[in-house]
This record gives sequence, structure tokens and C-alpha cells, in this order.
Amino acid sequence: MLAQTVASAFQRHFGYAAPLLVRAPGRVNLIGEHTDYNNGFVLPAAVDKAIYYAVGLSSTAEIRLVAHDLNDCFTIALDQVHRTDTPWANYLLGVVAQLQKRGLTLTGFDCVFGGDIPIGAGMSSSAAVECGLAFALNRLLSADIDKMELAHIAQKAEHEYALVQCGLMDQFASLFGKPEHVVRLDCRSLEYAYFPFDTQACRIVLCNSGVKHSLASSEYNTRRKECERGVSVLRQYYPEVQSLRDATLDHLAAHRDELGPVVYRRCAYVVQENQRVEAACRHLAAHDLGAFGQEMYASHAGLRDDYEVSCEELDVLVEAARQVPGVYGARMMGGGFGGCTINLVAPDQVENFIREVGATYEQRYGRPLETYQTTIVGGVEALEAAVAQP
Ligand code: GAF
Repeated sequence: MLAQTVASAFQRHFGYAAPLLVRAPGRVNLIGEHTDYNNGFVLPAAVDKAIYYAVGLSSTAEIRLVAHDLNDCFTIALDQVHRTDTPWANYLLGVVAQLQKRGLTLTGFDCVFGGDIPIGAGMSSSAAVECGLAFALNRLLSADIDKMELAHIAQKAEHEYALVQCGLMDQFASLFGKPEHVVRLDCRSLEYAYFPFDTQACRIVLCNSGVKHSLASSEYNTRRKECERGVSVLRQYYPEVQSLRDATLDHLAAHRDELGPVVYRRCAYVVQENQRVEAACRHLAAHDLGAFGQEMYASHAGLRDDYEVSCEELDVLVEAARQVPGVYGARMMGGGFGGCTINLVAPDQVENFIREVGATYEQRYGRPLETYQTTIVGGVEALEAAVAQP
């Protein structure tokens, strides 16, 4: 068990049993991509792949970090926290810096983390790393910060230490997940609603394109800027348009020339994707998975053609899925430029699905396709106290 592995590593490194063990899940997103930072809607769920933390406060003025899976350690003085050239440590230090900024008095602490969220697969391993530590320190220091605030702390850590101007979806999903439910978040009001999603009746299968996405590869931040540019054009004519959430296709069409072709397409995608999330939620409430799946295919087409964040491998995987009986819908998931597709598949067709899509992928790229069947679990939580094993 991964939690136990991390707990044992903690005991080995630091010579005492970790007082706190935490599980922080990765996420899937059924629909609503690149809408979060446009104040729109998303529909994620926390899944059964997670980062595990063993954490303990120490009497030193040092932060001692161990990345178990990378076999790497990092130590820094509590009053010297800054962005470093050790990328994995930045996710943790970013969280510490945010807590310090909020006036929390930290003590030194020791921590080991590791897990099974595939890196670069678009399943938000970085958000899980951030949220897990924020949750653990909040608990150990009895700081009483609520979950939404923890999500914002983790998001800010990503902005300032990983330099990705992400939205709130991933951190929210990791903290607010609920077993067998997806959650629709209104990224402006921060209101959210859970929808039952029975993964026994409809399986969520992820296909890993094997292309490592790098959010920081600036394209993500560029998309965000393009959306902001769109808003600043529209706002001159429609003061009520504070974000793309408020824009319509008619607004965009009326100012197409001024927006220019690229910004126009980016904005049109976001406006339509928000409409798709709303429609998808109606289909989900009506138990109409067929109609839900059609929204997913349309989402993928928009991400590929208008938002231009897909890649050939993802497109091949979605097209291959479409040919398989019992597949309700498929699309690329997360920031894009690689990572996974998410597929909704009838349970009795899963084996066939994996065989068929796997064959197409292997034939084309000469390597086996990695797939994950995920179940939907609860958000970040403390586990039973670590049982130290020397
Ligand atoms: C990444 C970001 F971190 C999220 O905030 C979100 O924008 C997503 O890409 C795209 O929907 O996962």
C-alpha cells in the first residue's frame, strides 16, 4: 500500500513515526476544459490515483522534504523559502510561501511524499502535491483554514512557484471530491453541486497518449492571455462582459475583425464549452449518457480546431474510441498538448475498447497504449495514523 510505503520511508529518513498521513487524489474532468480561468463551469471528479504524504512538525527551523518516487531530498531553512531550481520542491515550497504570506507561523517540518498519479498525464499530480501539503500543514498547525481557501493557496503556489497561471479546477477537485459523484463548479461564484456518477454502470477509462504535456511550456499561459485579450476588446462595447463567461457568440461575431482570427476562435471555443457543460449536466441528471457523450466529442473538436491544445496522438485516440461499440463519448482531458483522453465506456465493452484502441495506437506509434480504469473517490483526507515500520 502506497500510504504505508511513504510512512515507512518517513520512519527511515527521520527516525520517528510520522504523526500524520494524508491522501491527496488526482482528478479527471468530464467536460469543461480551459473554462475555469474564464470564470466558467467545469465538471471534474477526484479519482483513485493519489499522492500520499507522511508529515511531522519538527523542533528545527528547517523544512526537510523527500520525494520518494524520485529518490531525491531537499532541505531549506524556514526563513529562506524561495523558488528554487529543483522543480518538484517548488510545488511544496510554493505552498509554504503562501501559508507564510497569510501570516501563519510555521515551524520546521519533515515530509515524505509519493504516489501513483502518472506524471504529465493531465491527471493533476501537481495539484495533488500542493493540496496534500496544504491540508497536512493546516491540520498539524491547527490553522483552521477552510477547504476553499486551501484550494486557493494551492492554486497560488502553482502560479508563483510553478509559473503556470492555472485556474482553480484541479485544486478544487482534489479537495472537494466525493465518492461516486462528479462535481460541477461555477468558477466565478464558487458554488458547486454534486451529481451521482456510478462508475459500475459507466466506466471511466483513460488512455495515455504517452506525450508528456508541459503546462509551463508557455502555451497554457498564452491561451489565457488570448482570452484576456478577447475580454478587453468586448468590454469596450459591452461593459457587462467581465470575463468570457459573460460573452455570447453574437458578441464575438459582431467584433470578429477587431478580435482577429486566433483570438476569435479561442473565445468562441470557451463560450461554446461553457454551454456544453450546462447541457452535459442536464443530460447527466436525465441519465442520458449518449447525449452526454456527444457533448464530449464536440468539446474535443473545439479543443483541437479552435483552442488548438490537442496533438495528433490525442486525436487518433479519440477517433479510435468513436469507432468502438459501447463508447458514449471521448475527448482529450486537462491542459492538453499530450496527457490522456477520457472515455466513457459501457462496462461490458471495456475489454474490447482497450483491445481495439490499443491496437490502433500500437500499430501507429509502435508502442503499447497505457490505460487506466478509474473510480471516483473522496477528496484530500487524513488517513489512520501511520504505523511505523523500521
Ligand atoms: C490544467 C489547469 F491546471 C486547470 O486549471 C485547467 O485550466 C485545465 O488545465 C484545463 O481545463 O489542468
